[in-house]
Amino acid sequence: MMKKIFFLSMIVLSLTTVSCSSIRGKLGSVGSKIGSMLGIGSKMAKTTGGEVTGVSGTPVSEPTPYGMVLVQRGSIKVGHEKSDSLWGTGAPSRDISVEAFWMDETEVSNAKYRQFVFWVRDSIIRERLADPAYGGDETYKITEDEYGEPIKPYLNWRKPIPWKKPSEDEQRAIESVYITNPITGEKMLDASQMNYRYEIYDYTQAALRKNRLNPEERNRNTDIPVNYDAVVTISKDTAYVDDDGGIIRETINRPLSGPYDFLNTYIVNVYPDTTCWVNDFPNANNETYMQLYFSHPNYDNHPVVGVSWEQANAFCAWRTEYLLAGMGPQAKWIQRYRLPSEAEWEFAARGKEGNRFPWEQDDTKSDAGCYYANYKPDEGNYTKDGSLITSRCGIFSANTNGLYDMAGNVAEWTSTVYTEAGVLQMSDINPDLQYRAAKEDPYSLKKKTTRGGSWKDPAKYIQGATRSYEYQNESRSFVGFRCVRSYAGTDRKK
Ligand SMILES: [Ca+2]
Ligand SMILES: [Ca+2]
Repeated sequence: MMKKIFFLSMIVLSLTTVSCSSIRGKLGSVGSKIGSMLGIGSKMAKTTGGEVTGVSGTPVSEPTPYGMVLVQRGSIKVGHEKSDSLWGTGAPSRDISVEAFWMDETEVSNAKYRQFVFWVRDSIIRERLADPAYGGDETYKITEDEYGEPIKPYLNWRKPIPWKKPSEDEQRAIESVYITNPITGEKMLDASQMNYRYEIYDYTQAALRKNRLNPEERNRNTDIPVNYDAVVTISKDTAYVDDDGGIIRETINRPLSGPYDFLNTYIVNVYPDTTCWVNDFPNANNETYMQLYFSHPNYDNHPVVGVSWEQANAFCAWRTEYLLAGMGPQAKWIQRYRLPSEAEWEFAARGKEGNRFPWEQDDTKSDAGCYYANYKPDEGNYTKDGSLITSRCGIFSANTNGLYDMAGNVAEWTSTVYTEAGVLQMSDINPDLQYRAAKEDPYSLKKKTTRGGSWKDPAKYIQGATRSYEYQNESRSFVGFRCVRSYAGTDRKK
């Protein structure tokens, strides 16, 4: 027995001398040596039985999502580490680590966001085509299974909308989502109808011990008697459309009664606020942007703007729904699209090198005078980098993670609540701070962090660690977003 202990300690000693990268291989062979020495092995387990050898699943490799890159997990010192007189940005910094995630290579473009708006439009039209008030063609909405049994109704996306030769009823259903501008006579999409409804199950709240249905599970301290009469109050978001077509959003506080208490429902009008161009810049003639930016094909590949944090979240939910609708059984491993947390965003922008900008140099242009990003050089010389407002997504070089426009172009929504201390006050593993603000909450509780600065900001504000915020229902001509998706795996090489 002494011999065995001596042998094992020798192994540990020898391990301390090998390099980190080879530990895994060494351990593997050491493990099997010990295994054979002690008579343990899969063969032995089979014949002797009784040994725990583990139940393995079949490895599933997640295909790269369209337009996304994998940001490998890693650590970064968040915040402005260097204090210097040029930037005046010295502030506390902190080491944090984040798990790997997929991230959109570029900001979400007008074209991609328009796909969302058109999907919402088409879902409304399909709903109406199936409605008896518009002829009631039941093939647009499936309400029973192949055996004639009633099922949860869903829209039939396989049947095309008869855009070209509609019947009279179909024509009315299609026309119902358009309005005619009373001044110009132009037929246009009725933006006020473009409402998207989605549900999000709050796994984190449901997992918290204090929220358990069984009072005995709420506290593990056996010194504290279980209070079977304790009422756990749950806050749940819900929404409905009133008789006038208005969206009513409510946060219900009620005693916990079941799993549905963690299901939050949202209805969001998804049409971008095109008037942001005028409202953001008093005493400027931005009427053309208001009329063309979201609709004109020339802006297709520019980042969408005028979308609130609430609309960006709705886009993420729709993108998930759209993806899962086209997937098979592997869908159960797919994590939902979401906004990046503030920490993920900074890690992705600055890379493992923790650069000040998404590029290596501390300057925003090369020695030859070529700019690295779209922002506001000097004091109001917007066009010096080639663009007056936004530029097409991805025209400057990507950072080492393969991500474009992580500085400038449009600032980007994150999932994280804006607080003064930000990431410094959160966990150091996958830090995030989320808050579902109720409608009646003070406006100051509705701040969400934005990152990266934009086409209207000077160089100081497009640094990777610079933080800013907007209110979650505010829509700006200089704020857009990109999505992320948690990576369903543990290690993957590029
Ligand atoms: Ca510019
Ligand atoms: Ca950006």
